[in-house]
Amino acid sequence: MAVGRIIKALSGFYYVQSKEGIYACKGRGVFRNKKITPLVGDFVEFDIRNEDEGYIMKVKERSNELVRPPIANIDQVCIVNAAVSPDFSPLLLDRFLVLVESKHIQPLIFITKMDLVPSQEVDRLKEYQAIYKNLGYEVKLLSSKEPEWITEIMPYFKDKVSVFAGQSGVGKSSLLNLLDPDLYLETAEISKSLGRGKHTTRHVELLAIGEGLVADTPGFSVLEFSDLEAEDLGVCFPEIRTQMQDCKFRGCLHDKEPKCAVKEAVANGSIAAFRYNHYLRFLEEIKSRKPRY
Ligand SMILES: Nc1nc2c(ncn2[C@@H]2O[C@H](COP(=O)(O)OP(=O)(O)OP(=O)(O)O)[C@@H](O)[C@H]2O)c(=O)[nH]1
Ligand SMILES: [Mg+2]
Ligand SMILES: [Zn+2]
Repeated sequence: MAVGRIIKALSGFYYVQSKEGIYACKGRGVFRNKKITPLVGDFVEFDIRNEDEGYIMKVKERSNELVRPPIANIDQVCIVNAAVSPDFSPLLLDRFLVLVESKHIQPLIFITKMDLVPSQEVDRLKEYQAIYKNLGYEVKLLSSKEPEWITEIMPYFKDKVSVFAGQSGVGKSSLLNLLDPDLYLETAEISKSLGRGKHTTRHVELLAIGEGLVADTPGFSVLEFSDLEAEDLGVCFPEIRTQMQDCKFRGCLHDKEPKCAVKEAVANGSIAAFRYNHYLRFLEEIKSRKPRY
């Protein structure tokens, strides 16, 4: 039995990298009955069938996994946002942050296409950068058209498995092409009429970048909190996490409850109102989620 790691999933095949080489593998038949879906990033045991094909026999236990994008055993998620085209959306950024925080994975924030931002709007993005930095997040305002960013962000990938996540068209593949021009990843213009990307990247793939592995992923348009409970939402916001122990009631959801330290912090300006509004919005979404059986 050989061992390796899935580096790509495409058209029903899992591409397993091992010291013997890369093998296109199918999952074992019993996986379907057992509801085991191998993911990119998984460590697996596989049977070599011929010089470049095999069968995955066992998926090893994961340290973590994301559903969107589908990937396992990662160290950090680079949440890629565009400054413009599509316009920067703090709401979408917060959605990604909550999803990543809920899995206890380190997020890193990239805001691309700064070269397209009119000079009078640069300050607005810098304000957001300052707000998120204050929360403890690393935030880079950059451009894939300016190669000097390579030296600035390359060190973040050293010895780590990172994932690029973000809406379609924000520039995930472009940024990876900047980091390694030999990749030639496909990128595409934003459709002008729809203002969104065309989902150019169609599969998840781990690529060797610098001294680490980075996954390019397809963008997507829906992002739901399908396995997050209302009482676990607060800890996904660093500023709520630090205030909530001062709430009067245990299990305070920082919504209608009296003597809530979080609401006091919003009122006195130490928690940004827009972040708290996003919290309330996500809380509502989680509460109104249909039960799943
Ligand atoms: N001016 C400018 N254009 C950029 C930048 N980054 C990406 N683009 C353009 O934005 C478009 C979309 O970029 P992609 O890299 O394909 O976006 P993606 O996030 O990989 O999209 P999906 O694969 O669909 O998820 C392309 O036309 C890129 O040339 C940037 O920093 N500046
Ligand atoms: Mg892409
Ligand atoms: Zn509270």
